[in-house]
Amino acid sequence: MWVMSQMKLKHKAVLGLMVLAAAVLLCGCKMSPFYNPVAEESDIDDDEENLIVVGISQLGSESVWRSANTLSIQSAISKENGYFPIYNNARQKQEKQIKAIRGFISQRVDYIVFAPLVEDGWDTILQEAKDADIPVILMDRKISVEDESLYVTRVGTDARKEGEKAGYWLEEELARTDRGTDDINIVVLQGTRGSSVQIDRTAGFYFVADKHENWHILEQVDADFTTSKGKEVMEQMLKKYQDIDVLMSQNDDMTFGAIEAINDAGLTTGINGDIMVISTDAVYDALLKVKDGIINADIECNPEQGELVSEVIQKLERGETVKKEYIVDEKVFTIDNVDQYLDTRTY
Ligand code: GZL
Repeated sequence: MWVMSQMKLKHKAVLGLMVLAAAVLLCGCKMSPFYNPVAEESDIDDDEENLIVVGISQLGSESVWRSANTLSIQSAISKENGYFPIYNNARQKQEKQIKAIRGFISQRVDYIVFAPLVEDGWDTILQEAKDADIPVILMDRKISVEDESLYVTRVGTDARKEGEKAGYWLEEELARTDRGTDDINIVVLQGTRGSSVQIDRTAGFYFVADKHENWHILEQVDADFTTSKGKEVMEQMLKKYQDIDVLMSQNDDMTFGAIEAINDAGLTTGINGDIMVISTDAVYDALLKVKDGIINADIECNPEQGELVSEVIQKLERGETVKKEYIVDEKVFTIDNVDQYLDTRTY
């Protein structure tokens, strides 16, 4: 349980250290070109004394989804909302995330929020955060740790259910078009290998695919959630396999690249196309392709998790207990329902 008195005491220590650092730097040392004066006490408004200091480690900026997720957390964890955010973008490197978190610990932040690039490799750094009495909140993806008490909660999505939704949509669509017993050749574009999202979306889709012996997953290939990699890998798949019926892509950015490759090969996608496309994320530009019949179905993955993270922090500030996981709501978009949502989409 995290209580207010510890927060304020530690908080003053943090601000005091910042002031001390400023005093040391200002005592006669020549102005270094890298001199970055920390706020002096006089610069810290009285109301900043009460801000909740939050270290935020974002895994990267690899996709449209990620940009929306970053916007969401930065909008929620802001000075206007009573926070002092310290933000770091790890650019898809776990070691940079670990370094950033270690920096947050040395700065004695009040909370650490991080979106883990991959599932494994966090035990040591999160033990350091626990030893420093700093609560850790996961955003977006999951981690695999020996001791689940190393983080307070996760605010994110159910990637396994997203994978299953993709499988069940394909099952229904093939039955609806009298192809339920046809041989169906499938290529799967996977996101960052070792991320909980790649592991769980793959497991969810396979959970359904394994029920259909006439579904043949020709290959599942890593395309790292990016458009360029999605195009490159799909070009390879088109050269390798002549009769791909379905593309299952674990995010829209890879889908955009894959569709380019398919079209460059003289083939079409979507409704009445040569290759059916099931995508994931449901970002606005992908939903436009759903509306145009270029993508058959898009499984939503909601990046707007910042407000929920802030609500959890406020609960902890009030000494309330919080759940171990908060899952955001998600839909499946097809040409049958996309029109009613397009005008209200925010990412
Ligand atoms: C999903 C998130 C994934 C998105 C991708 O929870 O981690 O990472 O599906 C993003 O677009 O790159």
